[in-house]
Amino acid sequence: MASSSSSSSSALYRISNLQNHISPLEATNKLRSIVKISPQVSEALSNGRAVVALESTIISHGMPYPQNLQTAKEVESIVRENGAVPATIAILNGVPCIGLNEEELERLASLGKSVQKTAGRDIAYVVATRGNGATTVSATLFFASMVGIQVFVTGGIGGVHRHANQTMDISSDLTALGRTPIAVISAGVKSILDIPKTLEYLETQEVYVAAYKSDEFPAFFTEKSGCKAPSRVDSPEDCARVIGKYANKKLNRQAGILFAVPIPKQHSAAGNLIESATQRALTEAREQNVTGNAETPFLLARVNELTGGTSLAANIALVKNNALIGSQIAVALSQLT
Ligand code: PSU
Ligand code: MN
Repeated sequence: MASSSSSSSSALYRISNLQNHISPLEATNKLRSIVKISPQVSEALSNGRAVVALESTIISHGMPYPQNLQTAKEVESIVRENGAVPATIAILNGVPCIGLNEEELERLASLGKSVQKTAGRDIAYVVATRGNGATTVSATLFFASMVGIQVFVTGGIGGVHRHANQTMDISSDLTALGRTPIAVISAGVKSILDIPKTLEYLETQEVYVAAYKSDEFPAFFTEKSGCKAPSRVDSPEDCARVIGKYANKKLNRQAGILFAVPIPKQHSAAGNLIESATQRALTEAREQNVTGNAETPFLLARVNELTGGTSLAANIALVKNNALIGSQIAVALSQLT
């Protein structure tokens, strides 16, 4: 279970002081019995250093092995090189882990899609059955908030699906963001989703949405979606100030933040090719009756096949870019007085 080193124990005291209104000892024991926090993450949290949460469904279901492992490792390195501590979150043998070591990361990546895709609703089941679970954005938000992490980097979040008016398929990422005061850095949302409806839903959920150095909300593989971003930020410091205000006890906003970072220019060229592949994959999903939580992984894999790997390369590039900017935001936040 949780590390028993003294630095980890003081981290838990600090976290519990910040997060809960029960006694530190009670909170410490409660957290210890539920999650395992890596020594590095624990130490960083206890010293107020920058920490960046990372989800794990992108590793198990978002990319094939071994590119998934390679990317996960590189993303963690980028976070470290930029002065923050990475906290990849996953459930291993029923234990929610906040911060994975190399062996754990390899296990998760090589298990791939045999790991349960774990959204918020699935957490209790995976823990109860001592299963292995890769956390989506919604489940990752839950655990990150439990230990007081304020910045979370991913590739793309889930959203309102294109045929949601018939299926009601709306990712729980959006409702989780609506109630969790964490800043998520993503490249916007994919055009496998209905982007205008996703933005409307985020507004309903009171999520602050800003595009990074852009007026337009990005569409993952392309810098533009045709939708104006509700707000704009131009630096890590801009982002940190907004997060700081959210965390401010007087305002005490309990909703999340989405910073949408456009894909780097040199990788957006393939956008049109990927868009036509997306259209075809969507048609196939409907023909083959792929629905529910199987739809996103199906579409991601199919688009990658149809583009001969071009979409995977772009995906990797944008995740790394998000990790860079997310780390800068986390560092700027830790420096706010
Ligand atoms: N979009 C991507 N890549 C991903 C996902 C979404 O471009 O890997 C994953 C994320 O983990 C996200 C989840 O939280 O899919 C959303 O799944 P669903 O649509 O079933 O809620
Ligand atoms: Mn869904």
